Amino acid sequence: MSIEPKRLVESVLRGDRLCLARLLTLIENEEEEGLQALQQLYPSSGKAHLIGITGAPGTGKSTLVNRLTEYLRNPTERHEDIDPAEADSVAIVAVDPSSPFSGGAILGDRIRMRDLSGDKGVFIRSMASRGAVGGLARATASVVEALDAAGYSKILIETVGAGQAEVEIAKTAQTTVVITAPGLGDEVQAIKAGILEIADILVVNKCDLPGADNTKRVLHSALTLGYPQHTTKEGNAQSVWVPPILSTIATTGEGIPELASALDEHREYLEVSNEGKRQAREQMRSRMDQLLRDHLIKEFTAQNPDGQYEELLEKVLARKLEPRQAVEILVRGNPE
Ligand SMILES: Nc1nc2c(ncn2[C@@H]2O[C@H](COP(=O)(O)OP(=O)(O)OP(=O)(O)O)[C@@H](O)[C@H]2O)c(=O)[nH]1
Ligand SMILES: [Mg+2]
Repeated sequence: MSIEPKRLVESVLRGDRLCLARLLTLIENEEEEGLQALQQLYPSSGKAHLIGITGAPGTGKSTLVNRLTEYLRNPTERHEDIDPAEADSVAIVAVDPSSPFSGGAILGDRIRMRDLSGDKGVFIRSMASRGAVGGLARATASVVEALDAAGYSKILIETVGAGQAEVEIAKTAQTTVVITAPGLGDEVQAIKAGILEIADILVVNKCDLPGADNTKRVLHSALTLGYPQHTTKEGNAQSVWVPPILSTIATTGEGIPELASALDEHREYLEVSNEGKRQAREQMRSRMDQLLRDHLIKEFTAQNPDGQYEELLEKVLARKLEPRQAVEILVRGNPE
């Protein structure tokens, strides 16, 4: 049954979770009603702290997200003087770029996250890949926008893996946490995939297992290589954020308060240093560029004669045309 975007927006802003879930599905499917509702919600977004949690499979991301959420939701444990009504509300977006269906891993996450599901201040959403990585990254950005507008103050975006998809999705986050664990060779993988470059906070989870110190050492040397100016010029420390390396045991909750503090510190840094503004501008520019490209290609394809593109592609493959020439012909038509 379809619902008018205006009513959907009102319900979402009133805190109706069922309507929010429905809206997110409409947005994911790029339904017109969903996109209209998103337009109306957009002015209400921009308040949440968007936190990306990424790392190789099995490093403990979901366990950590679970623990962190419990901690954020339980302010008496955090600071004695916070009124529970003022606790952060948390939305969790679990993205699995490798899974075309809502399959095993995500179902597992759901089951583990069930302890949180009675809490009205927590909203959990799973998203699975439906093809192109770029499409998933864009859908994630829109879903996060809607959750932000709906009033969740912390949005945790969990992505599996250590590849290009994570890097794309991380572009949505303001603070990116990269998780590694000992014994998986992840420290090497993290460095290889260039995922270290996107880290604002590094977490070595499973510190109860042997090898944790070694993992920390490897990360530390990689970090020192990446931030040489910091190690030589002390006076500069304030203007450069050097990712801290934190230790956690997600299964017991050890190190979670320190992670929560580091998240707050990074957000503070973004605000004070002006880096937040620069990051927001850059992320939005990249998103608009991508939307523009999508739009132009879609429009172009619609009015282009059937089969011309494929025909030109064949000619390029047969070395009869150079790719740039082919595009020229597509755009301007054949000069002859
Ligand atoms: N020993 C130990 N085990 C942990 C710790 N954190 C998580 N685990 C276990 O590691 C396994 C994987 O944890 P998940 O939280 O599912 O890891 P994940 O990174 O979300 O996994 P994917 O979503 O499949 O990539 C589970 O069996 C957890 O119980 C930890 O600190 N110490
Ligand atoms: Mg997980």
